[in-house]
Amino acid sequence: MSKSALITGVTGQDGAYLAQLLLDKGYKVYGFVARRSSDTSWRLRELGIQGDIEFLEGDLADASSVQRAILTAKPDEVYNLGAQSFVATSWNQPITTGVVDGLGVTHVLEAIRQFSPETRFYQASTSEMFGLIQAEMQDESTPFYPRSPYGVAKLYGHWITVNYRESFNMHASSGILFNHESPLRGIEFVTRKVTDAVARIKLGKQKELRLGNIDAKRDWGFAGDYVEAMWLMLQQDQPDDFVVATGVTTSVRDMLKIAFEHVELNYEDFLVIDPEFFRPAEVDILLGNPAKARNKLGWEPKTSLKELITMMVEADLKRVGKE
Ligand code: NAP
Ligand code: F7E
Repeated sequence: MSKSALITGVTGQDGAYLAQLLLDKGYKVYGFVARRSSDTSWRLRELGIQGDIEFLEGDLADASSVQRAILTAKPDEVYNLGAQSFVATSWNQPITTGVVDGLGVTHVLEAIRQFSPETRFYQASTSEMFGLIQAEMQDESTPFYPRSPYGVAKLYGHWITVNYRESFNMHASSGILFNHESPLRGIEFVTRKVTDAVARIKLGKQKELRLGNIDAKRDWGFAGDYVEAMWLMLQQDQPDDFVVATGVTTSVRDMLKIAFEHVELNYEDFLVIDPEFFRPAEVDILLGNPAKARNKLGWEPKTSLKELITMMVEADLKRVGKE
């Protein structure tokens, strides 16, 4: 019998890649989607999988819709990827971020506990929980110190997942994923903002690129590699928490260089530093230690930052070229 999975956030970057991975493995995939005034399924269409997913309407802020989805699907696995995921927006919408990214997790856990207790659960936790880092390299035992309403809300989501695992013996796992990017990344995140701008500048459609703090450093990986780690976590006999990262940190400045050099341009000729893109509190540097994921899940990142940025620039050159 083939397995079934419900993905919240299926229209997002990770949701799209995870849906593709699970469909390839023969899963029946349910997508929990919030009603929007315009179509948000461009990623699923780009991957050619929109018609293969059964959509269930609901919102993570609406517990009744979450319950209905769990009762309808009774899935073997739930991947809770839905979130207000843009850190900068979390200062403008701290309450929505708290309700969706924090309490929304409890809505899902509670629906599983009541209506489908055998369902395995994955929570999309984040390196943003480390924030003001308390160790040079962050792993599962590093203390948390979030620096944004997003990080704070996600920390609640993380601990409620641990708590339901310990309180109710649920198969609930949390993936502490460091930044991961792809051609399907939202345009507001810095890597995609850069690769889109590189394509536009190269094709004569944009003159400058406005950024904030380019000294920030991130541990960037490829989203396609990271969704495999999510799936592996739910195939283990025991639920647990895992850091998923590359173990390499790079500044925004160096990432910019890689992107512009790919089209033989110098980023310094186009960059404008704009105070609008600085944050009220910054996460200066993140660097993850994925040793536990390597040892227990057999997971390895397969894509270097240069390969990732090249893939993204090439995809954006194609998109912008077609406009
Ligand atoms: P994303 O592209 O922003 O996707 C977020 C998804 O959540 C979208 O499908 C969005 O739907 C959905 N969503 C937003 N609000 C919702 C609500 N109230 N109810 C139901 N669904 C809602 O994010 P991503 O990069 O794929 O990340 C996936 C998850 O991993 C998120 O929880 C994120 O916080 C977490 N995470 C991401 C990273 C990373 O580097 N990408 C790292 C660590 C953790 P619409 O399309 O309709 O808006
Ligand atoms: O910023 C700096 C910015 O928005 C990265 C989310 O997926 O990963 C992501 O959060 C860095 C920050 O990602 C601009 O200040 C400079 O230091 O691409 P980002 P993020 O905030 O790290 C974590 C793990 C998540 O969980 C989140 O959901 O780049 N930066 N100038 C800029 N960032 C943006 N967006 N735009 C700029 O113009």
